[in-house]
Amino acid sequence: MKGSDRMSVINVIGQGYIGLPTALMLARGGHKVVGTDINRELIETLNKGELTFEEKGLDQLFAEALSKGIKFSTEYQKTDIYIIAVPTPYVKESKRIEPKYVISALNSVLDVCIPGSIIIIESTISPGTVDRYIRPEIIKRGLVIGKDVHLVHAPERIIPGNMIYELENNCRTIGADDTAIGEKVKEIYSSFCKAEIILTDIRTAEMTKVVENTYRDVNIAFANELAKICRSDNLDVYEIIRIANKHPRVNILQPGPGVGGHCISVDPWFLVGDYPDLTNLILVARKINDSMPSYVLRRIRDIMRGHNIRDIAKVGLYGLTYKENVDDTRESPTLQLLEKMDEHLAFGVKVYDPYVKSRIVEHQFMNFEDFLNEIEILVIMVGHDHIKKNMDLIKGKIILDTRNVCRFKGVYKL
Ligand code: SAJ
Repeated sequence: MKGSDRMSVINVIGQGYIGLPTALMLARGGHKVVGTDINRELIETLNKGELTFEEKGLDQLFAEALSKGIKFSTEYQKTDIYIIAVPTPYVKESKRIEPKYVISALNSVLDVCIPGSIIIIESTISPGTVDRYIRPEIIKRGLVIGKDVHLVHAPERIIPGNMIYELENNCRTIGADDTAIGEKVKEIYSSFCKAEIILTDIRTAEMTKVVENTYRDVNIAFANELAKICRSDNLDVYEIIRIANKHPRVNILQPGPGVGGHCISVDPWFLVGDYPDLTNLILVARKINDSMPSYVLRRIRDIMRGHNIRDIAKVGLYGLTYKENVDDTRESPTLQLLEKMDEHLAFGVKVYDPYVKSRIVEHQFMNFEDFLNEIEILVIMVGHDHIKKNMDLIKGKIILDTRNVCRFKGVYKL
């Protein structure tokens, strides 16, 4: 099936960080696309021609997709190809996946889809989710998988901040029960993806996705542990990593104030939750990364003591997003740090982030200079380009730079 030959609509369910760019790429690639989301406000915004989050190149891609006829609706479409890209959080207590959004999207698809439909799940799911939760929902309705509906898992791999480039250039995995269906889906994705597309089975695709993010989490934990070791011995961790990385087989990541975002800080828990007796390293890595906001808090306390500053309200946290140059604050280290501060009754710390345009925490400033005027200690939690361009403005402050972006002397590091 060439997307443009047989113009059945592709209905992309969930118009968030993954669903929207994917829908736009498919529309640009010549497919008829409808993006569906249960959030009416979000759909109205998209229908007004406005985007719901910032991402490099997204404006232009949106304009192109609109000109090619992409539509947005709260209604699930009656068609035969669905891509489900809804959130898959984890249950904090059990560390297991919360599949309710995927299940609900699946059921809404099953209500309207035509016989022989292909249902592609893009959302990250813990290994075994399709067998445990997805197949039973279909079977319950008396439908036959492989005849009435076909199941595919095509986990996304793109990185916020460089999504559009990566949609085109990252190798992808497609897990399908049936190779012919896998080939059809491969053809759909190759309308915008120029890289290799690997066909495999669903369980392998599920595990591979979670393994990729867990690998990164473990490697960041190694860098964070090194930062703690080096601090205890007054060594420069960044210089040590820089030199070590000159070795042809060493590639250490960067330490930071913690690991945020909706993927790397969540997916390893799926493995810990599902394989409690077999996960040691992965669990310890998670704990190390989760300990970083408290570690930063201790550094702040030490610096306050060293400068005889008693009032936490003199401290300002720069950056609320989970990483640089994105507007996504999910699981962000700064939010984790603020939670820790609340636990220690350390109220009044100031906050600023140029990417966060609405007030989401207390004492959040909307203007950088007003924020700087109120504080003595600046804690750089996120290395946005904005701060790199405004180094002159922060020079007089006592600075704790958790992202290694300041190049001048006298700056405290992790
Ligand atoms: N971080 C560090 N040190 C580093 C790299 C990252 O502290 O050296 C921190 C970041 O500041 C951030 C967190 O880790 O708080 C995660 O950021 P990230 O840039 O590593 O990754 P994400 O969460 O934006 O996207 C990841 C990517 N996965 C991998 O690189 C294996 C992306 O390809 C996935 O598509 C995405 O998760 C996802 O949706 O699963």
